Amino acid sequence: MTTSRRKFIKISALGLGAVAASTTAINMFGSNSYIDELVKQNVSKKFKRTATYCEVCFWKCAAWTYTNEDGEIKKIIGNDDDSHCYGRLCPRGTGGVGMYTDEDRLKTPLIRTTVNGEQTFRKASWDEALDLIASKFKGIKETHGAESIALIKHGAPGSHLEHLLKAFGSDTIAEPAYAQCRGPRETGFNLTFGSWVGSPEPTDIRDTKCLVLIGSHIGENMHNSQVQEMSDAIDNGATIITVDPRLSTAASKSKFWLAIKPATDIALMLSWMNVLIEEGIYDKEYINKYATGFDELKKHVSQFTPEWAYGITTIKPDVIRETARAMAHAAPAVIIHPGRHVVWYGDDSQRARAMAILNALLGSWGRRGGFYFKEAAKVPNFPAPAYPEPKWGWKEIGEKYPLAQMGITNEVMKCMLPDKDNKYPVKALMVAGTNITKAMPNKKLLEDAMDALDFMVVIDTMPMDVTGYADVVLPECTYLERYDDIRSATNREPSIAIRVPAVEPKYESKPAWWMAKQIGERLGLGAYFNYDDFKEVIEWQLKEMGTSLEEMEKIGVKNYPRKSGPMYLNEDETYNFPTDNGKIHLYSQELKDLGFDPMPNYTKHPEPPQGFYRLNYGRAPMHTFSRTVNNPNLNDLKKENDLWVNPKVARIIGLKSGQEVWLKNQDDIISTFSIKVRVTERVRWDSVYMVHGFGHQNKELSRANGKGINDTELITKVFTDPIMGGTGMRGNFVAILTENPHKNTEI
Ligand SMILES: Nc1nc2c(c(=O)[nH]1)N[C@H]1C(S)=C(S)[C@@H](COP(=O)(O)OP(=O)(O)OC[C@H]3O[C@@H](n4cnc5c(=O)[nH]c(N)nc54)[C@H](O)[C@@H]3O)O[C@H]1N2
Ligand SMILES: Nc1nc2c(c(=O)[nH]1)N[C@H]1C(S)=C(S)[C@@H](COP(=O)(O)OP(=O)(O)OC[C@H]3O[C@@H](n4cnc5c(=O)[nH]c(N)nc54)[C@H](O)[C@@H]3O)O[C@H]1N2
Ligand code: SF4
Ligand SMILES: [Mo]
Repeated sequence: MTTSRRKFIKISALGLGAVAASTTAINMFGSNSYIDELVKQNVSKKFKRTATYCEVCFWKCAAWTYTNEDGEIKKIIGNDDDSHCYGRLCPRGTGGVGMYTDEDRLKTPLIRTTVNGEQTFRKASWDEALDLIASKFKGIKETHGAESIALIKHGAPGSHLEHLLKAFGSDTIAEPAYAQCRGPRETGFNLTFGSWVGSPEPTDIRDTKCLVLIGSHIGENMHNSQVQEMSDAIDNGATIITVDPRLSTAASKSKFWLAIKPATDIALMLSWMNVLIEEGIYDKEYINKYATGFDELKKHVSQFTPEWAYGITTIKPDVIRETARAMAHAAPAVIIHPGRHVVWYGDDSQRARAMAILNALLGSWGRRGGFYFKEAAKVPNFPAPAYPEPKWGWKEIGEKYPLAQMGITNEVMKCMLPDKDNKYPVKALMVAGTNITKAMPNKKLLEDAMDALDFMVVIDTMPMDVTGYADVVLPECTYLERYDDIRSATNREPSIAIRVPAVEPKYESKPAWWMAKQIGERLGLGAYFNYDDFKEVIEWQLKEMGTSLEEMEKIGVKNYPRKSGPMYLNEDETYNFPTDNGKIHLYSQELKDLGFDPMPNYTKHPEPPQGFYRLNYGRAPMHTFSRTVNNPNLNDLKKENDLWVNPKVARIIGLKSGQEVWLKNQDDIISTFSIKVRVTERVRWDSVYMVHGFGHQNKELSRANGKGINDTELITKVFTDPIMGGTGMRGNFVAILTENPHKNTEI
């Protein structure tokens, strides 16, 4: 790689024209369609079913892929024995076959080249691409050490590349699912109960009497079994309390919708604690038996009355009292849901602590209808030599954040910037299964960092925006075309699921395990990849686990009996929580010792200046982040995002539904594309809302390119959580532009 600026490549690679093809939408929701019935009852011999688990999001529902005699995938259906999906996939999972059929897929390895002064990609053979990667990695190891090669990953391909990097001597690894997603809640709950929340969340929604959702928009957030259990809970008369500045789908199904002023949730939760304690309706026995720090907490929250919180949150004191009593009434079958994408305002670990403390006061952790004790089956590691010990890695890079439990993506990116004081210089980057330019905020940091790299590889299935920054792009085949790791799920009962290819990989695409092995062998790491086919790895693992590939191909999912003890607390026995003293920490000495507030406090966050609105974002049921926007089946359901605007704001600016607008943020960053307005009472007047994942810039994405706004490009201000390094993203403000700001410029 030369030192010249690495330009973002958004044009088609030379000789790689996109093929236009018609798209057929499959029946997304019909679970009783004719074909479904046929395959379910196995009446037709024509279909072959193959076990898999879904990769359209990270819930990993176990499923069956049905192929016909011509080897065409006809349908993907949930596995009845799977506790992640209870036999039904969400619309995205059903539409997952579009990941396979998408004609815009990456088809061959690509290498960056310059033609007539223009940077572009050229097709390359696998050997050429893999040789190039191996020689670059070797060179970097010689000059800087293997630690200087970083991996940013997400999803199934990640583990194969992680194995490669660790074998080579690098633990410089991070994923956006931590610092851009659930990191703060893991820290907050760990500090309180001594264990992570993890995925799937061990929320006993099925048996709950009261579910409290604080910005957790289940229903738009389509985490399958949670949505199904929530819908059952509603049918069974559970009280749903939703705290959301927007009338989310969940809010519309709730007994109480608390349309909170954004960024004030900690104040609400402190006042809930105040009511529970002042009225003596917390679980006294549970707290006496299992918790420490109650006296400190009682004193701390005595000042945080509902009247105090009203002025901050705009939620009326009687509503605060009524909802607190509703929770206490249902307790311990009550859940203050920990949320998942919780990097909001920078005090997110403390907000998670407030959620954890509320759960403790209600006695819900370890109780039926609250949180169950989860369990997973241990999958043994396939025999391989021990990894070498790197001199530094993600931990050292994140050393400023004492309670980070995983790599912090943004900190890893900072290590790429040229700086003589940088103790941990990162020179090469491998990106696998994550579209970092959409998943990570602070575009300037990202572009400067990628620009400074000596070498960058992207492994993806699609020509997503991130591929435009790579020196080498490797095309992975989709989850329907490959073996992958065994899915071991933490749930009420442990279970495993397998992924078996239903069809051959299309084009020249290959599985990530194969790429890892090929690169590994070129780096002299053959001993770590002691198999010809990944199938052998899972065959060996399944045998160790008392089953076989043959059996698993028939059943897809295997449920094991619990070994760790009962799902809920046994009140007659003493129970030690996995904290230092076996007790729940209402007051955190650990935080205190590190110089942080030992109990959560409300801090005021910046508010939008005149003419600006808070940029709020979330999910749509038929899309997963940016990955599904070009999927022919799912694109059919929603082609672009729209901008939710309160009627009051629409009146002031003079906006109508359907009107095209652009956005400018507080740092004068203007959206690349436009978005259509949707005037609705469902959003507060101080915010606007859009679904994340749209506004793709790569022209190779024939359906997604140029459609809607990419929220991430407007998130230039980041509020870092000082406890664990999460990147709070909800403090960005936008103005609405009605005139095209790009009239005279090419995008
Ligand atoms: N602005 C903003 N940023 C966010 C969020 C937000 O709501 N708003 N959400 C945050 C959250 S909660 C998370 S978890 C992260 C998610 O961040 P990401 O996981 O990066 O999300 P995607 O945008 O779906 O990117 C996934 C990439 O993997 C590719 N891919 C899909 N399947 C495969 C496969 O089988 N193999 C390979 N090699 N590649 C594959 C897709 O084509 C895509 O490029 O984003 C975070 N960032
Ligand atoms: N369909 C679909 N489902 C998904 C995903 C997907 O891409 N598509 N991604 C999955 C992943 S990885 C994650 S992490 C989860 C994320 O899902 P959640 O954890 O449910 O989502 P968040 O993005 O934190 O929350 C979005 C909600 O918070 C509200 N909100 C905004 N500001 C505030 C505030 O200040 N206070 C309160 N109380 N609420 C506020 C928004 O109006 C919105 O309704 O979704 C998962 N499920
Ligand atoms: S929730 Fe939907 S997209 Fe996610 S794994 Fe399950 S079926 Fe797939
Ligand atoms: Mo996430």
